[in-house]
Amino acid sequence: MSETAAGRTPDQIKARIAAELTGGRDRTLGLTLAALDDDELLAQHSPLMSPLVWDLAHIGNYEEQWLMRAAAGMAALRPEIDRLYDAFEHPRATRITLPLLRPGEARDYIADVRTRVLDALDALELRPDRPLLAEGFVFNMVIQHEHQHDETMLATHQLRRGAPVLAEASQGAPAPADPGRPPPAEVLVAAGPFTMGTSGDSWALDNERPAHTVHVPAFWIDTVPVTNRRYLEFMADGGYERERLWTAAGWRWRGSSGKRSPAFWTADGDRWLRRRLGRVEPLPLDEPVQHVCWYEADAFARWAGRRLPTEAEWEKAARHDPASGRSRRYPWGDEEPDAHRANLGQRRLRPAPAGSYPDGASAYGVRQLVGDVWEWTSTDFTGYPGFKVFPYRDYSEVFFGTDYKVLRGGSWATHPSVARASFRNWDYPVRRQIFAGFRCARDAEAR
Ligand code: AVJ
Ligand code: FE
Repeated sequence: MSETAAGRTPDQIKARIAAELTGGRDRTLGLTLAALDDDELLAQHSPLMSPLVWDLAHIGNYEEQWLMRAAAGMAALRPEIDRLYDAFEHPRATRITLPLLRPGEARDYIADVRTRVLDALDALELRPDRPLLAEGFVFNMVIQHEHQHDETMLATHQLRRGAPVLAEASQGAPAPADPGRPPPAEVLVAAGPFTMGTSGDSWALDNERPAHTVHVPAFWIDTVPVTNRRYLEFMADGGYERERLWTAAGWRWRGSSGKRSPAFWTADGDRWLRRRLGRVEPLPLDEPVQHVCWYEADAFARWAGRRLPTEAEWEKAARHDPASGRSRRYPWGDEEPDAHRANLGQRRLRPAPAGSYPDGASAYGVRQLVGDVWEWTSTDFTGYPGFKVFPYRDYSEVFFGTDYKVLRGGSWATHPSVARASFRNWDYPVRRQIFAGFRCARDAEAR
């Protein structure tokens, strides 16, 4: 996941691609065939989500279309199922009614595709004059696609009722906060330009491109995400009852949904429990709040006398290095994530306490920007100046507009290959099943 393939031989790039494809597939199988029986794979666990067996075959069909057909120029293997697995053809809630491949058929199909892809990769020339192939772009896109569906499938696991099936990872405790030197609650990011987005990263998707200069007025931003403890204060202070804390749309959502706490919480006398992947446990007060929608995050921020950061503010706090004037790939620099820097990749099945990962802090001293919880920003999902569709409209462009809010930074469930600080996620402001929380910001200059 280095920024460019500069200095790597074609064989090294191909070995890297093959290893990443295999790692993604191990993860996919661990969330599907290795975890659940056929009935559970075929079941609709929530109207918000596909049956897991749909994600499974969709992952393989996407790989067939982009790696077998487009990249390698091979004949279609199962063209008749393209429509079944086209996300725009059938909304998630209706996929259960389709003649989907059975779990065993889906397993064989995705394995067939994979065998052909790995064979083709061997012989393929990653020609720099073919944009799909240059530096392995389309392979990187497909690797990230599988990992993104794995995170979606984790959200399905979270919604599913029943005994836990995913083993707690045992990669040890998170890198602890340095209790002797707690970070200040917020830091000032001085006014000035920075480079947003990227033009040269072969992992970057079209919506992250191109690199462009943005002038950001001075602002303050929290060094850690908002915790469950703070969110409980908002609730106890009548946060859900005070209309003036909410946008009009947020207040309508509050009324029609009836929600008065984050998803998966239940009150137990005077304490709170949360359900996490089938386990019910006391709410951990020091963890970042998770499973709140944009409207809740926005109302909390107003209650706290603050606001959500804009997307540009978030990215500047994460990537800009005031010493060099450069934007880095990750908050801590350009080195790939490791267990000391960020809680990523489903190593732990939960966020780490706020203030963890001092080694992962950005140049400004902001922690946990990458990993733990996706962070809602105040910004609608749109194309950057100079945006060009690549390689297809339905990846990003059809979602541009005012319907979706941008989320940044990845969660504990996000794979490192999808966690560079230029990565943009988006969802409807009502969504709560994703692993999303937020941090607050405020203006530094009187207006
Ligand atoms: C970027 C997470 C919003 O899940 O809809 C999966 C990723 N695109 N298949 C989504 C994606 C095509 C996308 N998100
Ligand atoms: Fe997809």
